[in-house]
Amino acid sequence: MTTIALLSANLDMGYLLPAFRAEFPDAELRTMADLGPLDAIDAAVCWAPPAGLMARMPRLALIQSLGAGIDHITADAALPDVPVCRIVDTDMASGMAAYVTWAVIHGQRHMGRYLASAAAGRWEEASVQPPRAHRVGIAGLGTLGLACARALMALGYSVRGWSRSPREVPEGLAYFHGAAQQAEFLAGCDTLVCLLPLTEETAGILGRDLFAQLPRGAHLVNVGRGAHLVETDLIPALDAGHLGAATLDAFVQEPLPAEHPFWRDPRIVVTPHIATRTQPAVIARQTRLNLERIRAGQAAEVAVDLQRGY
Ligand code: NDP
Ligand code: OXD
Repeated sequence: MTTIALLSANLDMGYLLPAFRAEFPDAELRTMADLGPLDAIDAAVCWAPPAGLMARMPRLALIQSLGAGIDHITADAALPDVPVCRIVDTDMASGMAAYVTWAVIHGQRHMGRYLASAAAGRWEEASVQPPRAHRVGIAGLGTLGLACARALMALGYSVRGWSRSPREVPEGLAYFHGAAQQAEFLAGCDTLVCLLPLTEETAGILGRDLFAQLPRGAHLVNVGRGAHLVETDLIPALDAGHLGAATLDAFVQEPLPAEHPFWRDPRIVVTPHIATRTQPAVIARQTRLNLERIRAGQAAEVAVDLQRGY
């Protein structure tokens, strides 16, 4: 008998149960409300699991993230030595590409201004520039970053990307990698999209020093993690004109507290961590495939490199 635990300290994981019942008809499924004996659990499916809990599961063979990121798992200082897998999924990538394309167009085509004018019944035109005149930089050229780059290039935007190590990229994508090429990358980003994983190297990367390297008035789109952004640097950078606008989907504290100044700043668009989502059936299927491979002595397909942190 396989036992799967759905673990989260802050999310009701009940919505996953029907998909897991369909994918694992013979397994025992447990939730935080009904964890039972920890020594029977084979796989933990997680979003921000309680720290130290998985270290007390001696049979655990797989730690499966609900999403693409795994920082909410590696935050557990007592993580057991068990493969950690993340979701890689085409629907998730196209969902992110759709969100990022919207954010870029919303900024570049002044949609915020038109919405405000329309609400006041005013016919007011702003400049109309072709996509090719707008340079979009994507920091993090992995599964999601590449999907965004392709979608924006298909619309004619001038797209550049930046990653940690050299990699193959689609023709037409201006490409930079490593710390040595970061400044050159940033200097050509009218919109900067953050699609980095949260690691020791990337935490706090979106701060005063980086903003100063962007073209004046750049639009920041953060769809990575809240902790990529030094929150206290954002409004001063907007006030100083280093940044012109920000679109933020991830925050240090989620839900973003009602009193947070980002809600009330008209230069900042806040969305509630919805840029993209994984469908429950995909999570259940990838969990089954990963568990099968691990039990067969093979490496799981999307196991994370914990040394690298993503
Ligand atoms: P991948 O692991 O496929 O890609 C990560 C990319 O970031 C790679 O190109 C990697 O470089 C690059 N990178 C990592 N560290 C550095 C660094 N120090 N300097 C420069 N580049 C770096 O991840 P995904 O594309 O699947 O996901 C990215 C992130 O998106 C997730 O970790 C998560 O935080 C966020 N996310 C947000 C969602 C939302 O709804 N807001 C939904 C899903 C994910 P290299 O190619 O050299 O390895
Ligand atoms: C993820 C997310 O990492 O939704 O998948 O943020």
